[in-house]
Amino acid sequence: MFKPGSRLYRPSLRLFSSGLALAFTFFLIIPAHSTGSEASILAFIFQDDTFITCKISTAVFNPQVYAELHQPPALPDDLPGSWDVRNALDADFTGDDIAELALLVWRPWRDWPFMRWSKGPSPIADFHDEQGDSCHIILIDPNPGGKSSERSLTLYKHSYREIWAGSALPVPLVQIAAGDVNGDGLVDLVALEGDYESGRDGAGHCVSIWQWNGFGFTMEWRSEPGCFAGLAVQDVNNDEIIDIIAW
Ligand SMILES: [Ca+2]
Ligand SMILES: [Ca+2]
Repeated sequence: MFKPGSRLYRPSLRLFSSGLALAFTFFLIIPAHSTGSEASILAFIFQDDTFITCKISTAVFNPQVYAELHQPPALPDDLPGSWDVRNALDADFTGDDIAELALLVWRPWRDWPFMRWSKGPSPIADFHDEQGDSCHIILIDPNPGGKSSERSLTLYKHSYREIWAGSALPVPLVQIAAGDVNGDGLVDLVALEGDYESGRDGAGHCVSIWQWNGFGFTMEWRSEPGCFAGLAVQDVNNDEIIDIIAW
């Protein structure tokens, strides 16, 4: 454990990467604002009702090892061909104790259907990249005929059921992750926000946290601006609250 505003260098025995290997590491956590240098891996740790930002070493979190241990879930093979699924997460965002599949999708921009009766410009007209694709979060039930639904699979056109699909995002996302990062018992959607000019392969500019509200997602927190290529969730300080890591 460590206190905000303090530097702590201490050797510790810790379970490395989901308990698969026991490694003797130096547990190095330094508040990012006090380093005076550009941090390469940052952890956003929930403490005292807010998130503190720390620089961590690759001994505490190794992006390559994390990627090897966390393979994405399988996708239905009949998703629309126009969808570019950048990330898929298997998690219960809606709190009904049934995991859904959250997809980070870039797909051809479409206006809101009711805008055909509007004479004004569309509020979402600019929410697309130069290819004309907009960014969306879409929740699907990958097993609509299974125990997550009492309805027959034959009622569905596809092997999945769309639970919720968000509008074109004003600020597109380049990566998403899932975890209860504020310890309230509800799974949060953690996102790396980019921009439409840089597109889906561009850098992330900040980390944001979103909570399901019954109708969609509400933003709960956004980090200071930075430049990030990757995003993960893992408890790096062993306080049993999942932390956000960005690098
Ligand atoms: Ca939560
Ligand atoms: Ca933690």
